[in-house]
Amino acid sequence: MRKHSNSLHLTVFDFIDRIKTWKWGKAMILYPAIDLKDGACVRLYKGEMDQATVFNLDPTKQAQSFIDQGCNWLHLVDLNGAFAGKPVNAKPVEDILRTCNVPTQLGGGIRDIATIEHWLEHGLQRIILGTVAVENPPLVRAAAKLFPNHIAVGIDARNGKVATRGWAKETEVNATDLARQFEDVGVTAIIYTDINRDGAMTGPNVEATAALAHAVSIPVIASGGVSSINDLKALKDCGAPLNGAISGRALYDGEVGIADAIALLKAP
Ligand code: AMZ
Repeated sequence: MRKHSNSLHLTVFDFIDRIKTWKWGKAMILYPAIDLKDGACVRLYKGEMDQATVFNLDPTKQAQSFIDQGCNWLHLVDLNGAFAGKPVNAKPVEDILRTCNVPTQLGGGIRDIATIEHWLEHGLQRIILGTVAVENPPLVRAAAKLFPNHIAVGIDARNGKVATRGWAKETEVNATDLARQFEDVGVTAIIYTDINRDGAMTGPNVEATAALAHAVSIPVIASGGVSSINDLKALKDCGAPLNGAISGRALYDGEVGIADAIALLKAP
């Protein structure tokens, strides 16, 4: 189990990151995505479970490889968990937390305080809440208050409308309206995914991401569609101070070199 003091220590770095972003508006984090399905590391096409490409049967090795290439954060998703509404791929997540000593965020199937507490005790730095942000916003507020700097909201949208429960459920909730609900409650980041771009290698939705980042003061992380270094450059130059970008397929396919991506994103 990872020591909790590590989380506190990293919180100071989070704070420094925020000041840097506020001051220079540019430094961004590359979050390599490790999406877990049936214990393996996969990428889906637009979130469809039956359109999965398996990239590594050993998620811990994949995570370590990202770290060895210079990544200093990991983005994990328990895909089965997002559909089931409870953790399913706990074992690979625990293995990664035990082995890999970089801050890690996890989403998928986390729907109550006990599960949040469990994962923070196991050394996760940041918990991503998606479905409950729509279905139970008071829970998000309570969690952000109980665990300051550890709660992120995942907003996954198709044509601007939020989808939940593994993206299988469409809602009429507007992504920006949802984000605004969590202003000033201590949410540390919003992870905005354009579902139609996710795993599609067609470029991120830069305009929607920038618009969201302008609409709220919570740091926004862009997700979905990154297919080239130019896409990352577009996010960096989008005019809004983004906290970072999540990339999956482009890193696995080698379309984006990790060292190049990190150098680009962290440059002032
Ligand atoms: O690809 C999918 N079908 C998918 C996915 N990647 N469904 C959910 N998720 C991710 C979200 C967020 O990080 O991007 O799961 C998390 C939300 O899970 P939940 O259980 O809180 O809605």
